[in-house]
Amino acid sequence: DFGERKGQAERMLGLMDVFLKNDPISLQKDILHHVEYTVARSRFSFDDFEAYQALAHSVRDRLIERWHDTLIHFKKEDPKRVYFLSLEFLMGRSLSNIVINLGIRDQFADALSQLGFDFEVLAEQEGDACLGNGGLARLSACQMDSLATLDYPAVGYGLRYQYGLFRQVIVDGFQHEQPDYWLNFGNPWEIERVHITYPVKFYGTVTDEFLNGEKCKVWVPGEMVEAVAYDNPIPGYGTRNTINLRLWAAKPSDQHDMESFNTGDYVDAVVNRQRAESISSILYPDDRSYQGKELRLKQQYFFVSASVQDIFRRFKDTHKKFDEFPEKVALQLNDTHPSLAIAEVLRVLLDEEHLSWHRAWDIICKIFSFTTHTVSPEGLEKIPVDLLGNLLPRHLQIIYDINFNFVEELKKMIGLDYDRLTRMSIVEEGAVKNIRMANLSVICSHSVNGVSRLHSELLRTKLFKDFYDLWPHKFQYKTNGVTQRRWIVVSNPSLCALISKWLGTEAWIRDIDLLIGLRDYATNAELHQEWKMVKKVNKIRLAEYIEAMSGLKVSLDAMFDVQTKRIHEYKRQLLNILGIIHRYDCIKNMDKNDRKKVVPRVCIIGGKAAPGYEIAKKIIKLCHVVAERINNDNDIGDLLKLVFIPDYNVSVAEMVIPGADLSQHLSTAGHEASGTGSMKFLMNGCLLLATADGSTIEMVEEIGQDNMFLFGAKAHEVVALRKKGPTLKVPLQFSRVVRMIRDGHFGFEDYFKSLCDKIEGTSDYFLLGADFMSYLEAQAAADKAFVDEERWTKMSILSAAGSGRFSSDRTIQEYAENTWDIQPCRCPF
Ligand code: GPK
Repeated sequence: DFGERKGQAERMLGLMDVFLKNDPISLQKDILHHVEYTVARSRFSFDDFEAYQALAHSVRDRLIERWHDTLIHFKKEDPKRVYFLSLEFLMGRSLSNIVINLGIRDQFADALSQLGFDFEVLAEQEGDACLGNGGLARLSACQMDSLATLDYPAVGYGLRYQYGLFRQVIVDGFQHEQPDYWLNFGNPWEIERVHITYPVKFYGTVTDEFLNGEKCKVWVPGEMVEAVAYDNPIPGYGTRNTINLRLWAAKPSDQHDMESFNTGDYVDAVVNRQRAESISSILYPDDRSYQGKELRLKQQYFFVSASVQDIFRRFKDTHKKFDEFPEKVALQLNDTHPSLAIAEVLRVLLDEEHLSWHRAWDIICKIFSFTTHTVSPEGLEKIPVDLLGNLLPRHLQIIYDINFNFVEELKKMIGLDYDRLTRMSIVEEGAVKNIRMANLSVICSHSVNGVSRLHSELLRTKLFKDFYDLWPHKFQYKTNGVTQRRWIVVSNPSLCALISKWLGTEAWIRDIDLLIGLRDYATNAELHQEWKMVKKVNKIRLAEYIEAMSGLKVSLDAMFDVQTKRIHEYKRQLLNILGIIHRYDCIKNMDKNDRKKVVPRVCIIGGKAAPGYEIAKKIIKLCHVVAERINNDNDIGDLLKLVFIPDYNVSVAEMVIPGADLSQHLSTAGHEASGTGSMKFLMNGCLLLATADGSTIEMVEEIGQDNMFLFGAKAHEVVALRKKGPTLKVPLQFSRVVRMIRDGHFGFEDYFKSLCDKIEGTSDYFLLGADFMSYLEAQAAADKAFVDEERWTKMSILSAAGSGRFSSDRTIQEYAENTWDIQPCRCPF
C-alpha cells in the first residue's frame, strides 16, 4: 500500500524481481552473498556451520516472501482467525522442514552440491529449538504445521525463552542438567519486530473511580515490562500460505520503575530494570507439577497480556463494534497455562473498553475453547490466591466475580448441594486458598476438548463429571495427530520416496488418507523387499549413532526395540527394564540349544526426567547399571543389548523413530491422555507393543489387534485392581527380578531401595506387578512375529497404511469445523 508515493513505488518494484529465483545459479549467488555479507566470512573460506547459516538465510528470504503475501492476504480478506495460545512449542530444527514445505529442497541440495556441500551435512549443523517439555509442546508444533498446510488463518502465540529445555548429560549413569542457551549462535528463523511491543503490567492496586458518572475500576500497576514480538514464519506444504508464530520476549520498559532513577542510584536502577528480562528467560522443566512459583505466573500473564493486546489491536484496526468480536476471533487455550487470558480479555472489555458485564461476558462465552491434556486431578493447575492477588489484583477480582455469578446460577440449577458447589467452585478453600484454573477454563469456554476418545470419556465421567452433567454439549474430543511432513517426509526420506512410488503420487503428503492405498500391496513381494531395505537403511543410521555415542556395536539383525518419551512413573519405563532383566536372567539360565532360538534384541530407552523428580532419575540410573551389566557380559553377546540414548529431543527422535522395529507404550491404562510418540512410530512402519490406553485404543480400530501387541489391564479394570491391592498375587517372575535389584545384582542397592519399595506390595500404584505376565506374553508374541520375516513386514506395512487417522491434519480440520468455526483462507499463487 504505497498511497501517494506511487512514483517511488514503481521505481522500487522496477529494481527488484517480484520473487527470488530458485534456479541453481541464483541460489548459489544468494548463499555466497549471505556468506560474505550476513555471516561476514570470506566466500573463499567458510566452514560447515557458516555454510549452514548462509543457507538458512537464503531460505529465510524465500520464506519471508510468502509470509508477507499471506499476511497481506489475510488482512485483505479479514477472515475469522484462530489464536493458538500455548506456553510451549517444541519446534526442533527448522531448515529441512521449511525447504520441504516450500518445495525447494532439491533445488537447494543441487545448488549446494555444485558448491561442494552436502545439504544433509549442513542441516545437521542446526541446533534444536526446545521451547517445550514433551508431548504437549510437540503437539503444538505439529498443529502449527497443519494449520499452515490447510490454509487456516491462524496465529500462534508463545514465549521466546532464552533457555530452552535443559540438555541431559549422563555422568556415571546419573542424569545431570545443563542449560540450553540456544540463541547463542543466532536464530535465522525468527524476525525481531522491535516496533511491535506492548507494555505488560504487574502488582499495584485497584481503585474505584468515576468516569462519566459511572463507577469503574482502575488498576495502578507497580511494575511495567515491555513485551517485544519475535515472529517465526511457519510455511504450509503445497500452498503459498505461511502463518505466524509470534513469541514474546521480555525487555525492560522505560516506565519500569521511574522512582529508583529519581533517587539517584543510577547503576542500581539499571540493574534492577534489567531484571525484567528474566520473565522470558527460562522454560520450566517439570511438566505437570505446579509449585506456585511467582515467576511461572508472571510468564503466563506476560505472554497472555501481550497476545491479547495484539489481538485487540488487530481487531480494532478494522472493526468498531465489539459485538463483532466473536465473528472474528477464536481463542484456543492449550491446557490451562494461558487461561489467565479469560480474565485479561474480560478486564480489557470492562475497564478499558467500558462494556457492561453482561455484554463482556457474552463475548467471553463465545470466543474461548479449552483443551486439556491430563487425566489426573493432581495434574490440574492451581494458583494460590495470595500469589495471584498480589501480582494481578484486578484479575483476582474478576475471577471472583465470574465465580460469584457462576455459583449463583448453579444454585438455581442444582439447589444447595454444598459438596457439589464446593467441587465446582473456581476457588478452592482450605489452608491455602487456590484458584482452580481448569474450573475457570471449563466455565468460560464454549467447548472443552480431550485429546483422545478414552481421555474424553474420563473427563466426562471423572475429572469434569460435575461440569459434564451440567453442560454435556460443551464436551468434545479431538484425537491428537502428528504431521507427516516432519515425521515421514523430513525424518524418513527413503520411506517417503517408497510410499510415493507405490501410491503413484505424492498427494498423501497433504492428504494422508491416501496412505490406506498401501494395504493393497501388503503382501506384495517386491514391496516387501523394498520396505525391508528402507528399514535397514534407517537401522544402520541408528546403529552408527549408537556406536558414535556409546562405543557400543549393535547387530543389525537384532530387533530394535525402542521406548523413548519423558520419564514418568505412569509411563512405566521401569516395567520395560524389569522385562529386560527377566530376559537377561532367562538367557543366562538357558542351554546352548535354547539360546539359538532367542530373538536378538537391541533395547533402546531414552527420555528426560524433570530435575526434581527423584524416582524418574533413579529409573535412568537403573537403566544404566543394567545396561552396564548386560552389555559387558560376553556370555550374552548379541542376544541382548541395552542402550540409553541421552538428551532425547526432536532431532534425535527423527533419527531414532525410523530405525525402530518395535516401539513400547506402556502407560498404566487410563493414565496417558493420548500419546503421540506412538503415532510417529506407526507412520514409520514400526510395530507397537502397548497397553489399551489413550489413542492406542483408536489405533487398534485402524490397524487391527492382530497387527499390534496389546497387553495389560484395561482402564476400567485398573480401579478394581488397585482396590484389591495387598490381596493381589504378584507373579514369581516379577518378585525375582525385583529381588535381583534389591540384592545388589546391579550394585547401588541402597539407592534403588526406594524404587523397589514403590512397586512392591500395596504401593504398586501403577500396577507393574499386575501387568507383568501379560507384558511378558506380549513380548514373546513380538519375538515370534519377528522371526517370521514375511509376517512382520506385512504387519509393518499395515501399521503405516493404517496411520492416516493420526495425522494432525485431521485433528486440525476437526477443530476448525467443530470448535473454532473458521474457514480456510488460501493465498493465491
Ligand atoms: C500432558 F498434562 C500434560 C503435560 O503437562 N505435558 C504433556 O506433555 C501430554 N502432556 C500427555 O501426557 C500426552 O498423553 C498427550 O499426547 C500430549 O500431552 C499431547 O496432548
